[in-house]
Amino acid sequence: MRLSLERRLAVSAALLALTAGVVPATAAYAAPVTQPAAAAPTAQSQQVTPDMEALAKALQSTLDAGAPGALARYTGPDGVKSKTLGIQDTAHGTPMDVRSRFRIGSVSKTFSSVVLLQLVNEGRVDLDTPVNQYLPRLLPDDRITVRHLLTHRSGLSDYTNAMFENTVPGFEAVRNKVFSYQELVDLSLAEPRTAEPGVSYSYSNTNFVVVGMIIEKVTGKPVEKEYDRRIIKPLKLRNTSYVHPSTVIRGRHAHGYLHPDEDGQPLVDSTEQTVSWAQTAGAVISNAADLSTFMSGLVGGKLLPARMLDMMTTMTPTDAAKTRFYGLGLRRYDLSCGTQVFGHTGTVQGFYTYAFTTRDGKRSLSAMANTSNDGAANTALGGTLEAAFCGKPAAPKSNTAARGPASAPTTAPAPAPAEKDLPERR
Ligand code: REX
Repeated sequence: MRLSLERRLAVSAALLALTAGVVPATAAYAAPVTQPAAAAPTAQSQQVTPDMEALAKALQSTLDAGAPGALARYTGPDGVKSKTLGIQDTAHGTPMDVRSRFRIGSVSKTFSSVVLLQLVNEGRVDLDTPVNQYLPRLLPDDRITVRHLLTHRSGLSDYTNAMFENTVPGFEAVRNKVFSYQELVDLSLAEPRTAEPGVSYSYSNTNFVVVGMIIEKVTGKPVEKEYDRRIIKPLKLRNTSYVHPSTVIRGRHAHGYLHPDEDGQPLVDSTEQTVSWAQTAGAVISNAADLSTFMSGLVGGKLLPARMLDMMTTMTPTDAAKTRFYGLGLRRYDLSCGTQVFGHTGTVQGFYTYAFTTRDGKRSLSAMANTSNDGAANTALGGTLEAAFCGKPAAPKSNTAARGPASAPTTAPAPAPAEKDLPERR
């Protein structure tokens, strides 16, 4: 098997990022370094408009790296701006459509986190209570709390690492499988834990599978009912659904194309699958407009009260450069222009997703490429964030407003930072 240089670089960068995240067990119980929630955006960040040329370039680089198609949809005070490139269905040659539905992967974690934090707000779950109090004897360690799950600090290993070691065979083995939550947790528990509870950040799908179990246990309802009642209906997200274990994406949708590990092999149409291997860690379907409505509605306070949002946006760094952070089921990226954006990334076979918004919820970006197992395409797609949020100075509204030294930055945005904290070996 021959990996391309790009792919190998992405793999080693990801391994470095992964190992960097694991702190030795001797540091047990060290309090996580917390960063205060972001301050209100500066006047400067509000004056910026997206650089649609840079955004188109980022999408083109995503295609150059092997994605059949890509889209980005920005919404802000100056309206909605979107760009699509390439193909959403290679069998029919259908061009990418910005309205299309797709699998959002781990952006689903933010949905699960919102439901859980609503339960916390209702006094039905406590963040610092051991998971085993809600799910007796589920975990082998009574010290693992609900907060450890939401912050990826439980030390529970990510069962998907072994599952997808060989990309296409790994995928085909689970494509139509229906797992119980318990089976997924058992896969994780069969592996050594990555650290003592609370010690270090280590991204693991297992955490959000257990979050799903807590939601179902406490509410007595299937999780899709709770997503529906608490998020999808109130925000009128008409293109968002959780259909596990149905394999179909209904309505207008992009097809997903999984990159095989071996160069020269054809892409695998991975659109239809149960996503049972991810469930509450990654099985939601949505589209670009709904993801923006969700993220900006969330940080804009439509789903959680300020106290819960403050908790959700209290972050710890996940990379050595301290430009990437994780809160409670929510990421923060600090962009080169100083703007902070909140949201999540997602990877599910055939789809890469970015869904981010500014802290005031006024500007948001959703971007998707219909491929995966292609680290270079994922990194290129991440470039849409810099293009959209750092952008270029807004055209002056009046002659007087344009004068003076305090206008928005005049330099071109720096290239998008590498996706250091994304496990791009996948
Ligand atoms: C599974 C492997 C990726 C994909 C995964 N996805 O764990 C979760 C997620 C749900 O979205 N996480 C990402 C497969 C990292 C996030 O938070 O952004 N990889 C692929 C392989 C590797 O098969 N051999 O790339 O399609």
